[in-house]
Amino acid sequence: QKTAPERVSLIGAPTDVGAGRRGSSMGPEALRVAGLHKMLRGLGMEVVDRGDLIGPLNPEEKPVNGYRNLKEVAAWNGLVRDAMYEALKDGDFPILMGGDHCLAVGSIAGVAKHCHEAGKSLSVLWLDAHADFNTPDTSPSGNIHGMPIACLAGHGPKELTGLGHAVPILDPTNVIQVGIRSVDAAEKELVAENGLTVYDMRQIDEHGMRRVMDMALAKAAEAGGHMHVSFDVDFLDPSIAPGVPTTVPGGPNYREAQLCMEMIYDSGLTCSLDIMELNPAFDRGNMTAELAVELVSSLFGEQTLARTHSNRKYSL
Ligand code: HAR
Ligand code: MN
Ligand code: MN
Ligand code: MN
Repeated sequence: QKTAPERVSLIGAPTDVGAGRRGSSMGPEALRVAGLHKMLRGLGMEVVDRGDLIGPLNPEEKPVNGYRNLKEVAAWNGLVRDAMYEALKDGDFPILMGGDHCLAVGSIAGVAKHCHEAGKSLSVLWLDAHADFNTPDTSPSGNIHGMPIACLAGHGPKELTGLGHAVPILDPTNVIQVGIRSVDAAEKELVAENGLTVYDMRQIDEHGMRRVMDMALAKAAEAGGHMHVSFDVDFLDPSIAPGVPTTVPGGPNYREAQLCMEMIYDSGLTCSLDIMELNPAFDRGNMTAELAVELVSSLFGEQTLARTHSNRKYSL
């Protein structure tokens, strides 16, 4: 029975250069204060906190040619890519503590480089309220945290699309999104054209989280190899997770989110994780970071009772 990884590396990326509202730069420290490392140690893993990356400050510019703070976003993503790649090379399970979600470009570029060299295929499970598939032509804001999947798929500025081992960095048909409920009008066409697998809130309403995750994980298992989970905390319903800059009502509730994470653990597929968009400036106390830690504990195998059906095979 496959269990949690032996060693986890925490990588802090304290920046909000990809967002329109400031504060996700405080995310990594909020996760530490909420006890992320202690929780992981409690589950029996060795934990190495590699500290925070140091990148440019947020210049708080207006968008230029459709992108806000592009130079700084590219610099941070290069740092994140190298840190994720190094941790994987050391045999660790890396957790990126964001930081806004623009950093998924660098995170997944680092993971993709590792997979490319190891001859492993890569799938990405994207837990988010947003599809994050905007380009400058479709973005209503110029905020690059609304664009990472598009950049990974090769649509975006060369400063970001060129960060990986190849262009595109990631085949968008290997992206599986869950929890989606806010997609901009023109962004919808791109999502459809690029062949992402999207389980939006309507599908969770109709089939339940159980069936949706069965399908999502079966798709990831089909790809085989390495599954990267990119957890945008705004995936969660704002009533339980107010500490994000772009809340969207109607997200998964506490129980649905727990089941989602528990099923991810059971799949045994996850090899790297992002925890993104946590913004203490919008939080009540540190409740959203504390909830994120609790949910991530389920992703790493914390459960109420010892189970016999862990690592079940998901099938369609
Ligand atoms: N779709 C909107 C935009 O592109 C809002 C994007 C917000 N993105 C995140 N990450 N918070 O998912 O501006
Ligand atoms: Mn996102
Ligand atoms: Mn989001
Ligand atoms: Mn739990």
